[in-house]
Amino acid sequence: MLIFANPDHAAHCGRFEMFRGRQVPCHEVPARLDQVLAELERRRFCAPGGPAALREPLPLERALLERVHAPRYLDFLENAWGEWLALDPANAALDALPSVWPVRGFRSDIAPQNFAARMGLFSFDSGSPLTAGTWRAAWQGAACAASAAQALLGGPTEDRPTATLALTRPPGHHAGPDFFGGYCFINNAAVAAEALLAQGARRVAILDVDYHHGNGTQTIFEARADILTVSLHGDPRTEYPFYLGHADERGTGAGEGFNLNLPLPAGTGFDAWRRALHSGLQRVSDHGADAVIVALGVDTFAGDPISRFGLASQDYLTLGADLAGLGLPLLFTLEGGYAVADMGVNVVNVLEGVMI
Ligand code: Q9C
Ligand code: ZN
Repeated sequence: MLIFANPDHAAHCGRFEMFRGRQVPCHEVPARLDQVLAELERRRFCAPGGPAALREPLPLERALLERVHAPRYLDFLENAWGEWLALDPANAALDALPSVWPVRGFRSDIAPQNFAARMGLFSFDSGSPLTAGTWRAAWQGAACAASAAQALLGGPTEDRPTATLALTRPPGHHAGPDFFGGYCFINNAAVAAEALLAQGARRVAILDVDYHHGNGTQTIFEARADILTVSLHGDPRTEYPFYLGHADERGTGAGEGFNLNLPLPAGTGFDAWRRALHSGLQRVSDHGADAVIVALGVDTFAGDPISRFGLASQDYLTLGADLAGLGLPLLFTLEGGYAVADMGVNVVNVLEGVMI
C-alpha cells in the first residue's frame, strides 16, 4: 500500500463553525490527520518490511481539477482569503463563513461582486470556515488524490500496489461542482476518479462509507455511466446533509442506474450496516470497474461526537477485509471522523484489514 500524505493539511485550520445556533470550535481539525500518522508510526505500518510506504504527492495540474470543479469556483477559492483580508486587515484574525445563500428562484449565473454574497453562492452551510491556508491545503489534498491514482494504475501491472491512500484533510465528499460545505472544498474522491480515467481506467466505482451522504460526489457524477457512485449513510430525513441522499436518487439521463444510495436510520449498528455494505459491494462488483475509490469516513464510529451509527474499532478491520474481498485495486480518500483520539486506530484498522 502507498500512502500519500498531505504535507500542507495543517494550513487549513478553522477556528469556529456555526453549530446548533452557536459558534463552536471546529470539529474538522489538523489533529485528526496527525492521529492517523501517529498510529501508522506506533504500528510500524510504513517501516521497512511493513505493509505500506509513505510518499509525498506529485505536483497537481489545474486541468484535472477543472474536470471536477467549475473554473469560476476554483478562482473564487484561490482568491477568497485575499479578498477577505482586503475587506479589513483585522479579518486576518477571523475565519470567513457565509451568512447569505441563494435559494430556489434566485440567480446563480451572475456572481455578485460582494464577497459575502459570493461566499453564499459557492457554499451550502455555515460549518465550513475558509481560512488563510484552505486553498493550499485543499490543492495539496487533490495532489494526493491524483498521485494515489497514478500510483494505483500508472506503473507496470506486476508492480502495482493493492491499494493507495490519499491521507488528507480537509475532506472532500460534500464539495460539488461549484460549492463547498460539510467541511469540504475540493472533492478528492472525484479528482481521483478523473485521474484513474486519465490513467486508462474505463469504468470506476466510488463507494462512500462516511456517515454522511456524499452529496458532492453524487452531484458531480449523477449523469455519468462510467463512474458509479454508491453511498452508505445516515438517512437524510434526520441526518446531514438533509437535502440529498434518498434511495430514489438513481442517477440522471445516461447516468440512470449508476448512483446507489443506501440510507440507514440513526442508531444503526455494525451488523445491519455490514448488510448494506454488502449490497453496495455487490453493485460495485457488477459495475465491472477497473478500480474502486473508497471515500473513507470513520464518523460511523460509536464514539463520534456528531454522528449516530454504532461501529466499534475492531469493525474497521472487518470493513477493510470486506473491501479487499472485491479483488480490485482500491484507492482510499480520507473523509470524516471526529472522535479525534480514536481516529488513528479506526483508519489504520481499515488499512490493516485490507492488507491481511
Ligand atoms: N453548521 C464530513 O464528515 N455538521 N462532514 C453540521 C453545519 C456538518 C460532516 C454543521 C457535518 C459535516 C466530511
Ligand atoms: Zn461525515
